[in-house]
Amino acid sequence: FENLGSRFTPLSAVADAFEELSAVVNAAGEITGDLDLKSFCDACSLVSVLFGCLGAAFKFAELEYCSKVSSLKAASTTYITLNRALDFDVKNDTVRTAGSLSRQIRRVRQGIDLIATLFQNFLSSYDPSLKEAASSAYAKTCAPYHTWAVRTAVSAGMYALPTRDQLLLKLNENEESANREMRRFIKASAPIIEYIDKLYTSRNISLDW
Ligand code: 1PZ
Repeated sequence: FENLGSRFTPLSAVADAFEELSAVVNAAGEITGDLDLKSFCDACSLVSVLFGCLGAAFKFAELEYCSKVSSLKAASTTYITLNRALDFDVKNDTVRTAGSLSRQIRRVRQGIDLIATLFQNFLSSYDPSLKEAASSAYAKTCAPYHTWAVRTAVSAGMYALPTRDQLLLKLNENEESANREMRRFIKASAPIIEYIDKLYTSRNISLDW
């Protein structure tokens, strides 16, 4: 449990990847960059290491999330950037259509927001159970857009979450190192979330779905 200055852990890899992405969208100090779909998907796939810590109850969440990321990644050779993916769906009137690129990007963005919010909750309390932190993050970021059946399955799964200490152990972090890496992720993901939201709002697409 020695806290060396530069260690390689799953959480530090996720934080690094999101810092790189946020540097792209923050180009010139403003949220203006043109993010490519492949870099976005590569960073988002790293997040899947966290699923390994959640246990079997969230296997369906992992399958859901990973299938969307890999389908977006497959589309990245054709569409190149998030902007172009959105343009395609706007032109075809498929922005909200099940399985469309714009819908998958929106869902992956909600997943990233869920993690950032969970980390915020984790850092703001030392509750040995993760149930409150995870439930409130889910309620805020994803539940409003999920069906009743999914919300019910998620709330049942909350009883099977690891404890705070088990999570730290599985991530190979301690309180101090997790604090540092989670903060980096929270800070880096905010402009990415903002950037993705602007892709929709700048095209007069609402965010209530
Ligand atoms: C210790 C960490 C605890 C975190 C616990 C949070 C678990 C949340 C589980 C969410 C399950 C979602 C299952 C299926 C959802 C689908 O209905 C939707 C809509 O899909 P569509 O109809 O558009 O095709 N899919 C999504 O919203 C995709 C994203 C899923 C959420 C990813 C969670 C990522 C975070 C986990 C963190 C470790």
